[in-house]
Amino acid sequence: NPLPQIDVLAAFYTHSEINDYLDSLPERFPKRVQVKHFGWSYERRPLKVLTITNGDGKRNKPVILIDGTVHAREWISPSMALYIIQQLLDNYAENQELLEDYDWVIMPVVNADGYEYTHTDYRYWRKTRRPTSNPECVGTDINRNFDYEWGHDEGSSSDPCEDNYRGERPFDQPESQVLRDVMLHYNGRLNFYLSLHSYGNLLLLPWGYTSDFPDHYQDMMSVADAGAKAIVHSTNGIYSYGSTYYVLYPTSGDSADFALGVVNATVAMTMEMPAAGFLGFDPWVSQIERLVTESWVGVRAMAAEVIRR
Ligand code: ING
Ligand code: ZN
Repeated sequence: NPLPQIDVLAAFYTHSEINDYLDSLPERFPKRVQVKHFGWSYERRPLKVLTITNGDGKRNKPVILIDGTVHAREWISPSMALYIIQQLLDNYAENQELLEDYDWVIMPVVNADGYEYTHTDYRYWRKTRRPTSNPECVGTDINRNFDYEWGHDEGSSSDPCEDNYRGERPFDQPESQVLRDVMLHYNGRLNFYLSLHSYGNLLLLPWGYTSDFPDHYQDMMSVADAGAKAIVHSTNGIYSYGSTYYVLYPTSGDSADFALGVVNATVAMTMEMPAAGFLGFDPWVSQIERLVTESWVGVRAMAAEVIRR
């Protein structure tokens, strides 16, 4: 195989560099990848999604959907998305069975404007960059803006100045609309939805909005269990897992609750990768390799567990 055209382990990349890389892939893997343009961010950046198949031409296989950079400052998540893409393309020999009966759909950067802002202005920005009703405060938390139990109880904030501001209405952010549209595009065959975040060493399952457990919670737990065990065996990395409400805190309008509650994903999960760097969100470049290789062990094991069923 030709060498990958960006070295994921050597740097962090901007949204436009990532888009250029995605756009370069069909030429190198014409039968195996497609770049789909699902919409634009508030500041009119193109939001792109990569579909990866094994090239056998079979249509409508079940799908594993992975997103990154819902939160702008969580820089390891786009790196992880790119690393997964390279494992499935450049390291296909070792990962073929993951694509035998499944297609993978990967969206490395959801919050393009926020991510750009973390490169140019403020490294720890989390939300989108759309102005709010309060002229003092910008941005909405995409992970509180989904239309499933939106605004339920204390799971999000109605204050535009808070980092978990839910927006004026569900899906009033173009970026959450795009992620919704990607999910709905695969409605009926979304077998694994995985949202990459940092940090916390957590595998979080629905629900966030209630202390009740969803149907099939135990099936989802066994997938999380496979991931956590694979990681502990390979690196001694410790992940906790369970429902978002219990393991973390009540949240409402998050993307995993929507994937399960509305899109009927078989497994919906948020992966909080390990903390690194000064404040946890900002690993040094020298830490990327450790973080993505460890996390890949977990993602691979979870995908294998989903596929096995
Ligand atoms: N934490 C997530 C947040 O949006 C989370 C936690 C996970 C919430 C899953 C809802 C569902 O607050 C980070 N680090 O973004
Ligand atoms: Zn996050």
